[in-house]
Amino acid sequence: MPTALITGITGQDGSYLTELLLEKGYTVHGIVRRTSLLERSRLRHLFADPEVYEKRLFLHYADLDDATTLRRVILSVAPDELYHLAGQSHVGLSFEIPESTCQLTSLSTLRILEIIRDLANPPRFYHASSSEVFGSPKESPQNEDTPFRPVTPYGYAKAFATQMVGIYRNSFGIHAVNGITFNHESPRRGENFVTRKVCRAAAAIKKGLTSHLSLGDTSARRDWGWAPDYVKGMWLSLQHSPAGDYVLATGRQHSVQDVVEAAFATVDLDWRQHLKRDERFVRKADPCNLVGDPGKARRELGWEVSIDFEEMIRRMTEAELENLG
Ligand code: G4F
Repeated sequence: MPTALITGITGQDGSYLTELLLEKGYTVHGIVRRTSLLERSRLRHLFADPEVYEKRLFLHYADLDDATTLRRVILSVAPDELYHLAGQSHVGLSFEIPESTCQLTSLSTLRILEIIRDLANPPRFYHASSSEVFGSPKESPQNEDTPFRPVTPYGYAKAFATQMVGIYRNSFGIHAVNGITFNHESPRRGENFVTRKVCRAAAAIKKGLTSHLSLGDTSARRDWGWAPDYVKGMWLSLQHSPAGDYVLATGRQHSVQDVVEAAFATVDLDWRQHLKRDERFVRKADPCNLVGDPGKARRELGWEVSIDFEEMIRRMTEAELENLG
């Protein structure tokens, strides 16, 4: 049975990918940072399963900036597939902490590529790239050939890492893939990303726990899809030969305002009575016209999205209502 190693296993994508790989019969190893809090809520159900935890699912402590430990984990696990999902993933925050964003996002990818380059049998390598690399694109929709024009520190950091993956694929023959994923969401999304923030607030207002929702620019538009579909795309992209890059996206754009309207409609409330603008959430620069063309992933991988935007926001809002009891 194949063995996979995942950086960022405790995140939204890492947890869905773990479930998918376990279903497919993989042994899954994850790299986690040591923190004083042991709460890893997205994987809690798997830790509680005696057939899974420490039988087919293992965790290892390592830091992305600690090459020795990373090398040691990679050598001892000897994965067939390595999914590199970890990094500082909040775009707005990347303006506040650009150095650590680049350390975690750009240099960690290069560090892992350097480690696997020296292996006799390097694993297949998946890099979680992002639509942020397109930034302010001159063409729409964006595909694998669209030039990178990032406008945020995060976008630049991802662009560096994405191009390094291409260099290692072409120059060292590593089976390395960039999944250029557009926004993908679920009830497991971090609470400071806009879809989760809106769905959570709509549910909390419905339950009488709060009265308003503060947002930045509600005219901002993104191509939002359902995260479990995207981890399937990650796995499919790594099975395909020869290795290449794949845009994973829905091909449809919606505004933050659409997210608000869909979430408040789910709880049957009038958003106009609860929405406030807060300049603190307006970014210094924000990509525009981001919408992906998933044609190559459809043709070569048979990848399809399973639910639309409205259904996704409805599910996320209902999950928040359930969480609140
Ligand atoms: O949910 P967001 O924070 O996601 P963003 O910045 O597009 O980044 C996410 O998707 C990228 C592409 O896949 C990933 F690379 C990245 O790691 C992350 O997963 O913001 C979405 C939009 C932005 O235009 C933002 O300016 O919503 C706008 N927005 C408006 N008010 C807000 C808010 N975003 C947040 N987080 N909070 C607000 O109050």
